[in-house]
Amino acid sequence: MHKAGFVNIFGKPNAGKSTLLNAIIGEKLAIISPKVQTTRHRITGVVTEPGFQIVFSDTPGIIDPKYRLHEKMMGAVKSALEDADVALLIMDAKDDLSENLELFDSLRLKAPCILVVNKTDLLKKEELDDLLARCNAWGKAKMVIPISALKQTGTKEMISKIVELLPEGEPFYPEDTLTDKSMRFLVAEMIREKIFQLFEEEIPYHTAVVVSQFEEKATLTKITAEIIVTRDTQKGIILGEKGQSIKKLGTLARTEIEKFIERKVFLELFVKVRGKWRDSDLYLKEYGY
Ligand code: GDP
Ligand code: K
Ligand code: MG
Repeated sequence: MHKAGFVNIFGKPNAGKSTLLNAIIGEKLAIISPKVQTTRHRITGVVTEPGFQIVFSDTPGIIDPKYRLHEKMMGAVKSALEDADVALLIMDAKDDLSENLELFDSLRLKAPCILVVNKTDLLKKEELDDLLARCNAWGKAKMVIPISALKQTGTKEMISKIVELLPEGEPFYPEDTLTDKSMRFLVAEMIREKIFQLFEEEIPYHTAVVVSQFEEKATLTKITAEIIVTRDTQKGIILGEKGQSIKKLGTLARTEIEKFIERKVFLELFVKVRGKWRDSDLYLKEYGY
């Protein structure tokens, strides 16, 4: 009997959803940062083993929308709620339990769910035992599983529990599939991650990245990307004095992309100002949201 299904990861910003997806897939598909609202799309990662295939989806953290961009982000959460065969409800073990349970209740899930308590590496044993007891008392999850996505503990057990809950079915993707996202998308995300790393305050939240050229040459891959911001001052900050900042960004991003595609990369970055891209359906579409 073969099992296959969609397992979607839900939780508050910074619970560790993207870290968990990457830990499961063993590749860096989803960008990670300590800042909220880093993930803007639904990103899938496919695990194929003898007997089962699981299509995981990372989703943006659940927030109240303030921009059209946020509405699109919550649209990604909504579609993930609807097609889940199993829902992984993930929380930060250090975070307030009742607040998380209230959020999970509000999702009105139809699919069976697993409550995943992440970041257990940050808790003492007694603290964890107490927390798990309170999690089990919630009563709405098929099971409660402690993990550390960062240290990669508990994830194997989690997978075997998921398989128990999966429906019977044939695989959805060929067995060597890792993700449904294109290389262009993943590269744009890697550049965005470095922007989250290098620039403070509002800059990452006002930025989109679009890969306009991705060409495999004989000895290297040539990539051109546009960094879209909302103001001239932001463009100035990203460029930096004498272009120092964008140079640093380019080097960091290129190193990361080279690791991922295992080829030499020539990366060219341009910065464009598009005043209200986060509220423009036209631009949101053009930038992949
Ligand atoms: P997301 O917003 O839910 O996708 O969360 P991320 O995966 O981006 O992670 C948010 C922050 O939590 C990052 O700084 C991660 O390194 C950190 N983090 C994720 N999982 C763990 C964990 O198991 N233990 C610890 N200590 N930190 C974690
Ligand atoms: K984050
Ligand atoms: Mg994320």
